[in-house]
Amino acid sequence: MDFPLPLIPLPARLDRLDGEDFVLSSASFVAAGPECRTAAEELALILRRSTGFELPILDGEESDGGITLVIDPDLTLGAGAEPAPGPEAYSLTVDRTGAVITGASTAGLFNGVQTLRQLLPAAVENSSPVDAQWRVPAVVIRDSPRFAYRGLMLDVARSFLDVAEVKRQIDTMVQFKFNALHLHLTDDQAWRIEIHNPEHNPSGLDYGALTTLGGTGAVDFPGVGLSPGLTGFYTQAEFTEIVDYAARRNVLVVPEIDMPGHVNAALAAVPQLTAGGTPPAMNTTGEVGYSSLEAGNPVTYEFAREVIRQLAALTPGPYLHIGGDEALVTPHEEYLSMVAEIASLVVAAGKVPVGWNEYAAARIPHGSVVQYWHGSAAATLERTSDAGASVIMSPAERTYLDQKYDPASPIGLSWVEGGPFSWREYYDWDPAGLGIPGGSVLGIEGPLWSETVRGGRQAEWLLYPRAIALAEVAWSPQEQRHAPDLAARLGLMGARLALQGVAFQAAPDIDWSAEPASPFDF
Ligand code: TNX
Repeated sequence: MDFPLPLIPLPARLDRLDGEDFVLSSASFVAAGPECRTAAEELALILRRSTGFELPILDGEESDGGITLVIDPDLTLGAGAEPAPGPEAYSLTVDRTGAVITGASTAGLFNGVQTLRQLLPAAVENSSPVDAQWRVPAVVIRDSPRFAYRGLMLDVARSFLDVAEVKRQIDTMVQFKFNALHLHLTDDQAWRIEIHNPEHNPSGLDYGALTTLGGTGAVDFPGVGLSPGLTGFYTQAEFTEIVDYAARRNVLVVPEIDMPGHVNAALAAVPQLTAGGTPPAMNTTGEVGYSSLEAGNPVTYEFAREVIRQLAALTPGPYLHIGGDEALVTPHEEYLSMVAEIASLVVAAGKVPVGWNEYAAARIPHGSVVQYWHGSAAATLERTSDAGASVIMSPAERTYLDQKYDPASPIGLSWVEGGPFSWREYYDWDPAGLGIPGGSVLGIEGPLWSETVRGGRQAEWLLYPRAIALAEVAWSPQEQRHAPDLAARLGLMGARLALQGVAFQAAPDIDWSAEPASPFDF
């Protein structure tokens, strides 16, 4: 292939054409049928901003001189013997007369739009009109993802990100074709999602206190030079706003209520969860593994059922994450029975349970999803094949975005062995090569824990460029991925990120086309 074109992730198949390039002009338009309307609007929004062109959206197919969007559920990507490419596949053809994006579904179309965006000059990322030659190289791209699930996780529990900040993270991630945003909504320090007091409330629990009290917490490490975490919570309407914003951009929100450990804020807010004694006070230390729900207390299940019911109703996507990690003070038998029960409540609410890999030790429902983050992959594999489960790969030393890039970094953690980690370590691995066979791997996810992260700018600085490397791991064929090649494309990507106002971290081996951010600036 004739790289570097600034494409990340690398498409499965790209051919440069000999003919002339397409040049977008003030006479250009976007042609799209009614089901392509959302993708057309997203594309036009980006292009109008920087080109200043009117770019009307016309109904139907009219490819000469413009960009045509089409959906074809029977889209095939080449040789007839290949497996069906799935709903996220697309093809993109550019020649002198225009560009045609064909998506296997609206998701595929959205992916194709992101590719076209990257084929345009970097100036396309300007937020106001600039003079440029809007040349798109003549190519044929046939593309579909290696893995169906390509996610990032934001820990909004330790330190909060408001709705606008979360939307901004969505805007940034989608250009790299991420399609899942896992929100870690609850932890020891805080509870971030509003739960209404239900009509049927046998034990008279005050769910409102989860956020009126639980929302006031955030992590705090006095004396270490970090400001306290940010507080707040999402009302149900705000959460829905995030879910809708994400859905429009092909991103599935996966909400997590971490149980039966990581629950101190819930215990503090709902005293009946502590049957035998006094509820704890809120605790904002960074400590983990000290709190637990009680297996023998019926309120545990009444509470879990109601929270899961309301969250499931707010979540159009298939997944509901129930945590299950680091329940260090929960007796093992109690852990197993609580996790099995809570997972079955998720199924009863019509969702697929997801849990950190510890939870695979329990009798989890058939078809559950296990998020592998540490420990024995062989044990996880054994348990998941028993349960017909699939696996999201988040091995800490390959995906944890909260870890430092550099020992001198003022933010970030460094507990994961082998760190600090550059983009290269998060790139040079095979999600199907760590003991879980490829057929069981649903995808990969990069978690950003927020013990040291205060606000969206700092989050970005830890996320980028490593999240971009993960996006390519999740999307592109393993045999086509080579770190030096990605390094060149990352360098080019710098200019785009800078124009978008995205903070990204320097890396000694990347020749950035724009200045990286300094963590001391924010
Ligand atoms: C472990 S990874 C945790 C989190 C911490 C993180 C810090 C996992 C499932 N649990 O509670 O925030 O380490 O890196």
